[in-house]
Amino acid sequence: MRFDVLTLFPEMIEQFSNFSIMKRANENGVFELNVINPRDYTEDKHKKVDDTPYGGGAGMVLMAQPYVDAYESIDAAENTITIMMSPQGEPLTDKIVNELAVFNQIIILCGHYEGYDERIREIIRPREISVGDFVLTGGELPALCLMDAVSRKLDGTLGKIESAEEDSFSNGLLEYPHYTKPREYRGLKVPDVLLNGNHKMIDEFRYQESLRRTKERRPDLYEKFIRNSF
Ligand code: 21W
Repeated sequence: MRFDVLTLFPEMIEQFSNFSIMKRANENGVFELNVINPRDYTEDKHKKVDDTPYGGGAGMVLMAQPYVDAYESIDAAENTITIMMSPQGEPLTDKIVNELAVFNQIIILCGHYEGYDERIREIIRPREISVGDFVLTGGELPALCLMDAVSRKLDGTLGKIESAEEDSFSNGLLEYPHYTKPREYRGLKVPDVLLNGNHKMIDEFRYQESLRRTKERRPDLYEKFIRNSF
């Protein structure tokens, strides 16, 4: 997998991908990261990447030319998808992450503070993805969320223990409660069933707790799970 990220803040992407799972995946050669700054593709001497909106109004708009030229400078692999991080996109889900994990190359466009000139969309025709209904200052954190989530699905990123299939959202339910030593802390005891060594009972307990938690906290996921089980 190769990620090509277009951003006016390349350090944000480079810094984060040096940590945690992303660092491990990067070192294991699971993915390659290439960061491109549209500012390097500007044609005026002030390296201008944005301008005021036609028709007036507040804010600035990202100019088409630096983004499109930066995009066209990327050498395209065999099996590529282009994503635009945008508050107007479809909300990112585990299903979308699985769909993205099969590509050889993901090109990601990030904006910052402002809107994209509509012709960027018309020319590049990206799939637009959001990370939820709240306002951020830019697409960099969403791009990192997407790359982190996709990296976890690739072979060689996770160990056996932390298998991606066992994750919450892969089975459609929230996780059951976890406990570790000691058996009692401030008078709070670990449920007996987890100590009796009966793995059938333990699995059943955990499944029931997952259901209970999902029903209480995420009735939307619970309804979907129940519907899919019949
Ligand atoms: C926030 C961009 C608000 C645009 C015209 C001129 C990417 C994001 C973002 C941002 C506006 C995502 C405007 C969840 C997010 C992102 C920055 C509104 C202002 N219009 N997922 N200026 N939330 N956010 N337009 O904010 O780029 S994915």
